[in-house]
Amino acid sequence: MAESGQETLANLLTETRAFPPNADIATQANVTKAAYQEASEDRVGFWETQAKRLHWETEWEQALDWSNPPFAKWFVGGKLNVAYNCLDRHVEAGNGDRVALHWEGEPGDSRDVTYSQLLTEVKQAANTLTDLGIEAGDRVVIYMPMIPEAAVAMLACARIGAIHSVVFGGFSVDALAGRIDDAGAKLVITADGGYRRGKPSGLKDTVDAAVERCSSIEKVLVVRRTEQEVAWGDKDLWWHETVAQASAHHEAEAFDAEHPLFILYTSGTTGRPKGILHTGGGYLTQTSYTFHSVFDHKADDVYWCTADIGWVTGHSYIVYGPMSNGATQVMYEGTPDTPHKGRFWEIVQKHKVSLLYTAPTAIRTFMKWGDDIPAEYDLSSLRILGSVGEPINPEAWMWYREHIGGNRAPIVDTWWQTETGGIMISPLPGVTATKPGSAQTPFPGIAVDVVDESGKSVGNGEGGLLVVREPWPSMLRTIWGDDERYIETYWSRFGHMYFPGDGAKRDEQGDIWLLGRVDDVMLVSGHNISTTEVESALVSHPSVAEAAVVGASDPITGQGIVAFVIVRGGVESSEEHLAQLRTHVATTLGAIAKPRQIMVVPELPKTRSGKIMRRLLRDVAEKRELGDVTTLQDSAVMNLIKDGLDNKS
Ligand code: 6R9
Repeated sequence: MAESGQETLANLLTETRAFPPNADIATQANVTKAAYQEASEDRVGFWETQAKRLHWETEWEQALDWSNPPFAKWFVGGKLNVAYNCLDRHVEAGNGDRVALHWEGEPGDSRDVTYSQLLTEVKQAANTLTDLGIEAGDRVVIYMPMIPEAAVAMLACARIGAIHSVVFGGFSVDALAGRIDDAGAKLVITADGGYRRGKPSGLKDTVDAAVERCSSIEKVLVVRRTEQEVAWGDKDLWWHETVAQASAHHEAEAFDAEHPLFILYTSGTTGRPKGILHTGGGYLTQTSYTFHSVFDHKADDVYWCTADIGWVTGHSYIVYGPMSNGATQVMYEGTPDTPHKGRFWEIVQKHKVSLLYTAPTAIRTFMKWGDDIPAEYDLSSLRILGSVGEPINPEAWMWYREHIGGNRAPIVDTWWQTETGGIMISPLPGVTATKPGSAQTPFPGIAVDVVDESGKSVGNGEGGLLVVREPWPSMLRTIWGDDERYIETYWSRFGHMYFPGDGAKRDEQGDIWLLGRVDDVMLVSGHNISTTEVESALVSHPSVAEAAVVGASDPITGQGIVAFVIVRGGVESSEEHLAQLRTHVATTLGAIAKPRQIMVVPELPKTRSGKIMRRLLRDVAEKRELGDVTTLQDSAVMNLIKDGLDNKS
């Protein structure tokens, strides 16, 4: 990031398209413009109103205790059970037969699970965990494929007050062991394996290797999914021999609003992973209410979030947000191209999905595969489309709107983080005139701002750093076991404001545009330039499907812009084509943003949640040894890129 005193982000990209809210949605929207007014008059009171959408065993005495910043307490003195709010109360209200999960396995098997069935299984799992000696406050690591039991395991922990820590079912032995150790977990819940790309892939073997190193683990509970061979030791128990046999009677006990709910590790670019800690009351309030309003969720909607449960999006917008609203949703085990590239659209058609939540990386992949694939399916059930995980390039946004949303369904581009727990910036589908590529508006009751290096708000048309000025209900409470690191990482830059690490700008109407991580910002001839804007300019060229841009050290300009692009199907690149792309960026954004070099690559390095790892591309551009590659989704990608470049030069 630029040192203080340097100018803030240049504001290069201009976008003038806007789409007013669709009248069908606007007239019946769960949340209207009044929410902004209400929240601005009494921010904390507004969140109290939303907290009342939940069932509390004991009401809180104080809505917010901010007497010891940056350690917030919300709904002090209140008691609730998170799992009760996600399951029992829907069954008690007579909605037990409603489908909670339309589950689709990758090989083509499928299963519907109703709210009553889910509740029964969660009660049985809760009894099993208690039998295994798990008590409130104990840590349980969950390392599972995308099967209903993953949600059951999380909710069973929540029900008995145990703290779950879900680890992506694709992380290595090292990553898993490191997280088990840091959390001091007593139990791992896993499966024999899961299906990925058409074949079973083992999970239990990775757990075995990790548990060998982790002395805190007492038991390993194993769901049978693929029926592949697994080694069996004296710590191992089968789910179907324990949970399935356990009593289905279980009374949920209420826990303090600030009782920990989960730890989720963010990989981070440097250092040890950070164990982000969330607590029950505030987290459930915000995830529940944001789901209700951003997705305008109604009882007859069918919702599908394509994230993995091991990512925060899976926590907040597969399990806690939707289930606390009694939503019916699709859960899919596998990859979008198995057994064919129309799999997602086939699922949308089959279940008449009305609310879809996915990531820019997926959208850009679908663009690359071609418009003809979604065109073969009936997508007319789709009512609202969500995006999360990275800034969405305006062209990808337009493609999503046209080819998936039939130019009818509004797009909600939702900005948030593992640390924020729930959505913080997003259009509201019945209120906001949406703009391609912008997350636009702080959610009601969320005090987001864009500031300069000194912490002063920037004006319209200016760029700077994103901050949150006031505590919010689903904010992280600390980094597990490391309060100092919590303060240092998020609160030391400005002292009294939360700094998420993202750059942003305000456009002429005051709408917010996210410009990527500040660590990725490029400094070219004294100007801070956002990678996002240059990438979006490249993607706006009809030959480009995806782009990643980095600043590589340059003797003259400080940093020079180096771009890696994936071309759309059928495009042949040439020297002339690359020259055209460089000119296209210069005409779209200005000469300052013209890339020094553009390279065509077959793939881009991404994390498992689909974010581009520009750090590794910077290593390539500066011809260095590659840094840590353990969080890469596919480790062969970097070899593909390097080999391709070596052959050319
Ligand atoms: C939910 C999630 C957080 C980082 C965040 C930002 C990026 C997420 C975004 C977005 C622009 C959006 N990010 N959503 N950037 N527009 N709509 O992704 O959490 O994995 O912790 O990542 O992702 O850079 O700081 P997490």
